[in-house]
Parts: sequence; C-alpha cells; structure tokens
Amino acid sequence: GDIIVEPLIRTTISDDRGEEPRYVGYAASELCEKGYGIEDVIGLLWNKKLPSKEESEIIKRIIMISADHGPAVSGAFGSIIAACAGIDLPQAVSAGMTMIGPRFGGAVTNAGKYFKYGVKEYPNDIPGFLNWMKQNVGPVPGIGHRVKSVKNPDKRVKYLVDYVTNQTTLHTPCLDYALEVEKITTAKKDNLILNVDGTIGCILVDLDFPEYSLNGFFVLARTIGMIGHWIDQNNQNSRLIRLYDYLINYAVKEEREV
Ligand code: Q5B
Repeated sequence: GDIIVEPLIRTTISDDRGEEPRYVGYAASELCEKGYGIEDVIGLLWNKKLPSKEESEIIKRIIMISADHGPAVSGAFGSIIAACAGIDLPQAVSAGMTMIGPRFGGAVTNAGKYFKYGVKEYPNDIPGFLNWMKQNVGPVPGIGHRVKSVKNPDKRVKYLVDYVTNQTTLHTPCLDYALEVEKITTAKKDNLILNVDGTIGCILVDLDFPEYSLNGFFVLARTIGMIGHWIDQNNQNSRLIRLYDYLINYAVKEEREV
C-alpha cells in the first residue's frame, strides 16, 4: 500500500517546484518585470505581504541608510581584521556579523518589542516605562550611542524620522513614543538619544513587520557594508593586522621568577 511520510519541514513563504521561485505566490521574474524592488521581496519573504509603494520607499531608505557606518564600528572592524588575515569573503563577513548583538546593531528587535510594550502598557507614563525597563530589562534597547548625542546628532536618525513623519502618511505610534522616551533620557545624559537601531525598530513595528524580523534589517543592510570592506581591503592588498603595544594597556604583573 501507500507509504505516508510526515513532512520534515513546513514552509509558508516560497516555492521552487515550478519553473522559477515564487515568493508568497508571486513569480520572481514577474516582480522584476513589473518594476518591484528588493524592498518588495523583503516584504514578501519576511512579512508575507507586498508592501504599498509608500511602505517600500521607507524600507528602501532603512536599508540604504544602515548599509555601512565606516570602518570603526564593531561589525566592519571585525570584517576588516578578517580580510587582512587573508580570510575568504563569506567567513570575513560572518566575523563582522558575529559582532551584531545587544550593544551593536542587534538592538532593533528588542527596541521594537519594548517600545511597543511601552505604547501598550505605559501609554502616558514614560517615567513608569523607564522604571519598568530598569527593573526588568536593563539599558533600553534603541537608546544610547557611543559617539552620537544631542550635541552631535545622528543625521541618519533625523533623516528617517523626518522622512516618515513629514513625507509619508504612515501612522507612527511606536516611533512617536520612542521620541518621547528620548526627551527624558537625553535630559539625564546627552548621548542617550534614540539611535539608529531604535529608530528603525520603531518604524518597522509601525509598518507592522513581525517582531522576529526586525534585527534582519540591520543584518541585511550591514552585510552590504561588510562585503564592501572585504573587497576594499583585498583591492589594497592589505597586510595582516597586529596591534601595536601602545594600543594595549598591559595591566599585567611584572616579570617574576618561579
Ligand atoms: N546607559 C550603545 O554605550 C551603547 C543606556 C543607558 C539606559 C540605555 C549603550 C547601549 C542600548 C543598546 C543599543 C545600538 C552600548 C547602538 C549601533 C549601530 C551603530 C554603531 C556606531 C552603527 C553605548 C554609560 C552610562 C551607564 C549606562 C547608561 C547607556 N545606554 N541607560 N538605557 N540604553 N544602548 N545599541 O556610550 O550611571 O554611568 O552606570 O547599550 O541600542 O550599534 O555607529 O558606533 O550604525 O554602526 O559605551 O550606530 O547606549 O555607554 O554602556 O558605558 O553606559 O549610560 O547605564 O550609566 P556607551 P555605557 P552609569 S547603535
């Protein structure tokens, strides 16, 4: 008789059993032909929805603005060190990727999650929200920057906030809430601004992207930059990096006899 096999996995996003891949039912070539962009493919594969033109423009700007932030940041620096050690592209990029976490670039998901929580549970009580965060979570994801501050604002953040609020019709409760939080945190300390992770996290929540997808935007965007740094170092035939002694504080014991 027939042998019934339980499927090993279940997918709800794509299907390649026909002539070409279909993303949530849409043929990839047809999307290209009809003028859709990578931001629409992201909407399909990450949120199972074709974004509106206005939503696509926001997604595109999020990716463009977070694609790179120079060589000094943890991710690019990790990829550059790897490139200089002669490591191949995928591994060098994954060295940089490894840096994406709660302090660097990987605060997008939790920023979206907790600001959304604040909107729901502490709508008119930001001090209450900050107190809850302090007791239950720790530093507020999406707030704070190593070098950007009220006196040295992050142009990326200003641009995205301005674009979304003044040039689109998107309803932005999460972003509005985070900007109110920023007013209180920056009054305490100049660098406790709404950072790029927090800004994109809130905009993506307002765009109705699923919580689990949010860090994916930074990961995807920054992959573009990390690949760029790997190519750049290879083009220059860069040498192996070894830190000079003056860059290290050797807080070790004096030489001793055993
Ligand atoms: N404090 C980002 O810290 C950083 C606080 C806070 C309450 C906070 C810190 C943080 C949350 C995680 C986050 C994304 C580690 C950052 C990014 C992409 C990037 C990177 C680039 C790019 C910086 C000093 C004092 C302490 C802390 C208090 C700090 N943050 N309190 N909520 N969120 N943020 N990450 O300056 O009393 O002195 O003990 O963890 O959103 O990654 O460009 O570089 O595009 O590549 O090193 O933009 O803010 O300060 O950690 O020594 O703290 O401030 O409790 O208080 P710092 P810390 P106290 S965007």
